[in-house]
Amino acid sequence: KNISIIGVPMDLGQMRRGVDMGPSAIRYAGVIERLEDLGYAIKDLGDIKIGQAERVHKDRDTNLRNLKAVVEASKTLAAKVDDVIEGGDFPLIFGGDHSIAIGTLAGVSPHYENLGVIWYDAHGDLNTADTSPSGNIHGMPLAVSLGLGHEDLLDIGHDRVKIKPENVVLIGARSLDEGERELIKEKGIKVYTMHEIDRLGMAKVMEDAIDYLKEKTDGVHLSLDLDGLDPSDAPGVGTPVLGGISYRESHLAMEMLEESGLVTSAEFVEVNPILDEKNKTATVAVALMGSLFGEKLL
Ligand code: DIR
Ligand code: MN
Ligand code: MN
Ligand code: MN
Repeated sequence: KNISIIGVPMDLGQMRRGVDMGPSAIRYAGVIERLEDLGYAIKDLGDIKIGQAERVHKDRDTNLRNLKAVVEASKTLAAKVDDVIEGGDFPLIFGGDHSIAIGTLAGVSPHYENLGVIWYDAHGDLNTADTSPSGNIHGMPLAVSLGLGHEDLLDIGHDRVKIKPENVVLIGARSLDEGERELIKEKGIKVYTMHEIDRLGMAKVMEDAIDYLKEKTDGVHLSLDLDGLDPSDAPGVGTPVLGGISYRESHLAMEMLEESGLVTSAEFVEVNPILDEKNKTATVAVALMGSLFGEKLL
């Protein structure tokens, strides 16, 4: 079994510099050795080149920051991910901010009839330029992948619509903007907020999520934003939100996904070593990848 790693040092989808060093931080935390020890052959394809930030930081007409550079990087990433899957490898992508999921999903989705997505995140990432309070594209990738957003963001990869709303599961949500809440209701998107995780426990949440996706999908992409975890466990993120998923709950989630055999591609995003404490967040990301790829104590 082969895994191909792609680093995406993207920091233009949000306002805090440093998340472009995420891929380095994750590699430094020992991801390659960790996965090799599990018996995988790892190909590190290196990092994608990212363009320059725009001098006008927020386009007054579009409410989208750095649109051009994000679109360009997304197209490059989509093509790389497409190649990896065509070559039979498992694509594992390191961010960078969450705007990179636009490119990842554009590359993954043509390979499946019914791609499922697990969005592990404190946020919904379901804004469009019209609903976004920030203009930050990292708050929009899930909406874009559903076919909602600026033309240039939809016009990446083969199809404008990458995933169906009924194939999406959000886990860990605790900060949703008004427009995101409306979209969730309108599209009937499955969401396990922190309330459900507290109330049902992570085991039950994952059991339900896996059952839900198993029936209708022929592949599942895991998009894991480290801010889905509690800031005490993952402090190195640009938009921390209190009351998140614990380290242990996250391991359980990864272990259950591994047992399910459902996940066919994955990305770990928003690791910002400048905001971190001794690379703790990248280290957590690598530990979670260990569980996702089958690490067992006994
Ligand atoms: C906020 C933050 N909802 C926005 N989003 C984040 O800017 O649209 N997503 N941080 O992970
Ligand atoms: Mn192709
Ligand atoms: Mn996110
Ligand atoms: Mn987030």
